[in-house]
Amino acid sequence: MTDDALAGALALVDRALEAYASDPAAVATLRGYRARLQEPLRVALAGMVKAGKSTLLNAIIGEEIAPTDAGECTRVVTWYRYGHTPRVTLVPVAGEPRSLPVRRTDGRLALELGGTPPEEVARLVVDWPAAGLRALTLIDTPGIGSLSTEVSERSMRFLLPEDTPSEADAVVYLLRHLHATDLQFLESFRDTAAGRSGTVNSLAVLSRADEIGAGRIDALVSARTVADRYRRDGGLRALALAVVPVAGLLAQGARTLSQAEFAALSEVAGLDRDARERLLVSADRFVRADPALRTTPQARQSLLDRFGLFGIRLAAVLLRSGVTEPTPLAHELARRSGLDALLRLLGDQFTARAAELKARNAVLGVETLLRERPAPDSDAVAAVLERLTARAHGLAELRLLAALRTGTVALPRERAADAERLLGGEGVSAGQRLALPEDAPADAVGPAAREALQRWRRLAESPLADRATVEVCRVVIRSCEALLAERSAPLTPGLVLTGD
Ligand SMILES: Nc1nc2c(ncn2[C@@H]2O[C@H](COP(=O)(O)OP(=O)(O)O)[C@@H](O)[C@H]2O)c(=O)[nH]1
Ligand SMILES: [Mg+2]
Repeated sequence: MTDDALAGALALVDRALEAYASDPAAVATLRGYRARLQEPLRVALAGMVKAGKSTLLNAIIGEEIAPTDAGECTRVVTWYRYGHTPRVTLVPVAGEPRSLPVRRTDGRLALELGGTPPEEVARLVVDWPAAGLRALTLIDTPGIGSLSTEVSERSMRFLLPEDTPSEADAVVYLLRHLHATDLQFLESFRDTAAGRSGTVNSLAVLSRADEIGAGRIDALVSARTVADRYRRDGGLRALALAVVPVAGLLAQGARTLSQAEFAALSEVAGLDRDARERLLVSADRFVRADPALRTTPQARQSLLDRFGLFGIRLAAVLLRSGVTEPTPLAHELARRSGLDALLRLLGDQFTARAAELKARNAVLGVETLLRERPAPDSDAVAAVLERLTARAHGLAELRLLAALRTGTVALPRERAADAERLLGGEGVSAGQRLALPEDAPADAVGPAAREALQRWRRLAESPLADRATVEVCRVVIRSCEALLAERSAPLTPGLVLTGD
C-alpha cells in the first residue's frame, strides 16, 4: 500500500518533468517535489508566541539545541534535519545560501543571522546528528498572532502558501488555551487549497500542560480532561487527529537530565517533609539562600528554569517512592510529561503514513502546476494523476478520513467511528485498525478483519444506503481486504520515535 503511493507519486512527478521539460521554473519546482519524496517527512511545529514550540522541539529531538525565548532567530523559520556533522545554513530570500558558524551557549545553538535582517531570510537549516531526526525533519516556526504582524505573517505564509503546496507535510499545533487565533489558524490550514484535508496531517498539543494545574502534582490529569473537552466540544475534532497534553519543559529536562541535576533533585527529595514543603511552596522560596542545602541558589535557579516547580515536585515524589537512578527517573518524567504519548502519536499518525502524506503533497503540487501553467502535454499528466489517486488506496484512505472528520460525509456516529478506525484514524497497524488489545495474538487479525469486512459489505448492499455511504463502504471494504491480505503484517504500531 505504502510503496504504491510513493512509487506512484515519483512516476507522476517524472511524467510531469517530461511534459514541462521546456519550462525551467516548472522543472525546478518538480525537481523539488521529487527530492522531497525521498527525504524524511517534514513536520512543522506551529502555534502562538511562547506556546512552547522550541522547547517541545528539543524534547522531541532529545537534545537542547533550539534556542527558546526571544532573539532574532526565533523570528525566522528554522529547519532541523539529520546530518552527520552539525552545520547551520542561512537560506536568503534572494541569493546563495551561506554557512553560519555553529556556536553553542549552554548547549543550545546561538543562532545569529550575521547581519542579515530577518525579513531577508527565507529559512535557517540546522543539520544535526540526532537519531530522532532520521525519520522526521522538524521545522520550528515563529509565533502566530504575535505582536509583530510581520513575524506572524511569515509563519502563515510558510504554513499556508497561496500558490504552492505547504512545505510541511504535517503540523503539530501547540495551543495553551483555546484561543480564537488558534482556531482561526487551524481552520485556514484545513480549508486552504494547498492544505486540503489538513485534518489528517495535524495533531494538536495542549502545551505547557503543567501550568494548567498551577504546578500541582496532578496537573497532567487536569490537562488531560481539558484536552478531552477540546477534542469533543472545541471544534478541534474536525481540525486535528488528536489533542494531547504535554508539559514540554519537563519533557525537555527529562530527556537531557544531567548527573548534577539528579544529585540536586535527590537532595530536595531527601529533606524531611516540613523542610521540603516549605522549600517547594513557591519559585521565590525555592531559589532563596538556604545554608541547610548543599545545592547553591544558582543551581536551584537553573533547576527551576529547566524543570519548572512542577517538574521538581514530581521528581521529588518519584525519588521518594523508590526511584534511585537517573535513567529510570528520566524515563518516568518523560512518560508523565505526556511526551511519550505524543511520540507514539507522531509514530502512528505521521511516520507510519509518511509515504502517503508525502505522496499527497506531491499530487497537490502537480495538480496546482497543471491548473496554473498548462503545458501541451498536460492531459497526459492529468491522466497519470487520476490513475494514481484512484489506485493508491492509502491516498483514498486519507481523503475519506478527512471527509469523515470534517463532517463532509455524514454517517451515524458509531458507524463513522468504526470507519475512521478501519481507515487508520487511530494508527495504521492491523491491531489499531481492528481495535485489538495490544497483546492480541497475530492470528486474531484474520477473524476480526473478516467480521469487519462482512459488516461493511452488508451496509454497502443495504437498499437504504445512499450513494455517499456506498462510496464510504467501497473504501472501507478495501481497507478490510488489505488487512486480510496482509495478515502477516506486524500487529504493533509502526516506528515509535523514542530516543535512548
Ligand atoms: N512551565 C512551563 N514553561 C514552559 C513550557 N514550555 C515552554 N515553557 C517556557 O515558555 C517560554 C517560551 O518557550 P518557547 O519554547 O521559547 O516558546 P515558543 O515561542 O513557542 O518557541 C520559555 O521561557 C520556556 O521555558 C512548559 O511545558 N511548562
Ligand atoms: Mg521559539
